[in-house]
Amino acid sequence: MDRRYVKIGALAAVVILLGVGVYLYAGGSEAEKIERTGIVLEDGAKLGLMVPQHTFDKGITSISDLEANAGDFKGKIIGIDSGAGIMEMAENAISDYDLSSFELTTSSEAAMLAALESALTAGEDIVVTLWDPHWATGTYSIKYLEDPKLSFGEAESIESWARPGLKAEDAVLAGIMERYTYDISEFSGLLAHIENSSDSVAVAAREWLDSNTAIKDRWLGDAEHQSDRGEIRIGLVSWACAMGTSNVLKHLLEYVGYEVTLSTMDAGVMYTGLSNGDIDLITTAWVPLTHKHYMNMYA
Ligand code: PBE
Repeated sequence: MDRRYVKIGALAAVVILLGVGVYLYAGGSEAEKIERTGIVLEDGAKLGLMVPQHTFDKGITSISDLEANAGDFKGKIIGIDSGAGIMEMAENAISDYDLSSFELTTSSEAAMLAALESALTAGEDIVVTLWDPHWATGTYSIKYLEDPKLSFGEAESIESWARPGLKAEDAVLAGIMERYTYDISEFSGLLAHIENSSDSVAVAAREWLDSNTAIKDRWLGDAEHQSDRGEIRIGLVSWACAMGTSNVLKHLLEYVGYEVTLSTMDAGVMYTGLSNGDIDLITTAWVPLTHKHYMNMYA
């Protein structure tokens, strides 16, 4: 082959490789980031390990008291779904407090609450992963164990997040999401209303929204009904708090003309789906610590 063509070919290859290098360096290969749309609850959330009042009263008041009394708990900390951030925190607590006689069981929020309720009824000891806001902490006679090593962090906030690009595409939606904030009594009131209702979560959430017109108006702001605003897919995990805020948001968005679907999934699937655009919105991002792992991956 003519040496001239070899040289031109080599030069072209170098130019292409440089171009690809610059593109990658500039972040072109990275997936786009998910975006925060609002603060659903500022600072009002917390997490920890909880025990019955009768367990607390016999002197087990701190996570550091667990190891010496492991037998009372059959060596088990009752957890929830494996994707929940609180599970990672509980594993950290096991190592932070040297709870080598304990294992963390994986189940679901519903199964954890059922185990808690039967231990309370039977007067037995149990230690569960639990958090606030949750209707259970106000209903059952239970206490948080002290957490001097802060394995469960300090005050958390709950945020809403959107798939990459959604905020820029839809200013009306971005405005509603920015206004979609609760104070702690509104949030707790919603969860209590849903728990005490004999209707489905969807129906109870709609009732709550329709009977709190001042809150509804605050969230709607200047957004008016317009038909055909498009479809919004909200992803959630079957945690009481996420079900409450997702169902209320569904009704709120339908009110101004969106078509809204709710999809319940595992926490990991929810964040992956948000980052690749399979879902549009979530209302259950717990920060700074609980969902740090997911935020580090996608935000
Ligand atoms: N929770 C409820 C979730 C966030 C909302 C505390 C169980 C979690 O641990 O990821």
